[in-house]
Amino acid sequence: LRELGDVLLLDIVEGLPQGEALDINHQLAEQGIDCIARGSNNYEDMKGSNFVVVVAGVGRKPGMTRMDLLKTNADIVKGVCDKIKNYAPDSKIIVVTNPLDPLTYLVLKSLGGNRKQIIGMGGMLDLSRFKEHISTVTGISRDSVQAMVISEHGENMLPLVRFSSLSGIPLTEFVTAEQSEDLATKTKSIAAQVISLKGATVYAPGNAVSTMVESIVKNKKAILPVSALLEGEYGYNDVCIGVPCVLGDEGMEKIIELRLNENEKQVFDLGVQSVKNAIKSFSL
Ligand code: LAC
Repeated sequence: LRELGDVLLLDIVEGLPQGEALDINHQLAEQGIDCIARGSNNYEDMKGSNFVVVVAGVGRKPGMTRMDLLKTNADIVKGVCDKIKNYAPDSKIIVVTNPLDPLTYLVLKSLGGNRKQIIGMGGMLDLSRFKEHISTVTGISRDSVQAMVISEHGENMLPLVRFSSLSGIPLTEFVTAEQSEDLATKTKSIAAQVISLKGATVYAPGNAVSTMVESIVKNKKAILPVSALLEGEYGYNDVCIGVPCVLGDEGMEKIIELRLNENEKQVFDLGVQSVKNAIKSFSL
């Protein structure tokens, strides 16, 4: 829809990606968009891809946390890494499979790639939800909302009211402390509600990935929340976690370090510990 390029849908279920591709092409044809969608069950077809978006894995069921998927999805994603190594080793990779931050780390280490090339999509999705709540609570257009969500895409997510604004005017001038708490709580819990209502989240994650790809393809250098490998930033090393990053044609070009206050730092530290515990379980 954003005319960023052709798309290949790969799935192990025979017929499903081919059917999705047909449906998508029908929509694009009517809109006069010349990007082509193809479906395949053959990984070899990914040869020559500029981007690989890793969504393979099982989704969480109502009542599960993202971290509950660790073992099952780590095994699936390791298999996908072997295919990427064979067919698209120079592509830029966006990991979407949960638990997002540990699996971004797994892909980075399995492929031996660099942190500019391999990133995870979690914060962008949390940000979409945070923006929606901010607009609802304040009654101000979604278009005027600027916001940021960092830390783990999971139990220690950190929506940052202090770094959010309505057209540059600090959000704190529009909401009470109690409303701020409520905004953060809702942002953290709303995915579970979508899952219990319709089984999976679909449109917002797809849009979030596109926004990341667009910033790279067009070399926009947008600052977006991305799961990236820390190398000293925020006082940590060797862990992937959501932080604001500049995305341009090199991929993840720079991590922006925010001056967090004590409360914010506490949640961020818990997020890092949670991801570090998870990645200990990988045999890399
Ligand atoms: C979500 C799941 C996919 O937040 O992590 O929608």
